[in-house]
Amino acid sequence: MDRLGYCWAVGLAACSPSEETPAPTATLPPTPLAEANCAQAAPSQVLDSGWRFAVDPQDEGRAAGWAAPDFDDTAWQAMAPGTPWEFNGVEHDGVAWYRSQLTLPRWEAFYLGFGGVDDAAWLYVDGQEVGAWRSDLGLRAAYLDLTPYVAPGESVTLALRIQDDGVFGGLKQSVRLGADLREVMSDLQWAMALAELNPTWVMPEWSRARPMPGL
Ligand SMILES: [Ca+2]
Repeated sequence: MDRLGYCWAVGLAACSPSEETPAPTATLPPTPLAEANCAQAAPSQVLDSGWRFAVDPQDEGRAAGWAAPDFDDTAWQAMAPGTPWEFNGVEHDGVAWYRSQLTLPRWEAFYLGFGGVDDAAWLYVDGQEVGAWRSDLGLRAAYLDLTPYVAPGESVTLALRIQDDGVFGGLKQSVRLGADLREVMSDLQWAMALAELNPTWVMPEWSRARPMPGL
């Protein structure tokens, strides 16, 4: 994982982000914060295999238990996140679902990142709704601290109900699991997430995009 974006975002001259980037000839002594920020990347996984997909034109999936771990999705079609569902042969506007089984590694923390969702998404873990994202994310990432809802080594069912308001829809970027929030989004999305998480920091105006009210 490239550390350049992170080191730029936190403004630490002591960071040496990669072998391709020459280290500065003179640096300030590293502080404990700098050491923490430039530490080796936390473990992460790309969760793009094993997903099943179905459209839900009547929006009946919630009432019918499509998020439940014992729901039988074997008739659903296989579909990997990463491109809109239209790129996988599905012409559909409205509600659709993705489901997958996830076995948690033995990490101390778990963050889930969806990159971009189009246009809105609701995440269920073993049938419990744990997060929602609306259509005004823009370039910002949809992400969640999954740690309160899962345990190391546990197997859980992830279900995503997606609302597409038109044009393309679905999970348009890879789904990532990481032991640190930094590992589940791109450098650009991380800079935007930092701006959200640190409202007193001086950041570019574009990184201040806010969700619409009523989430
Ligand atoms: Ca759309």
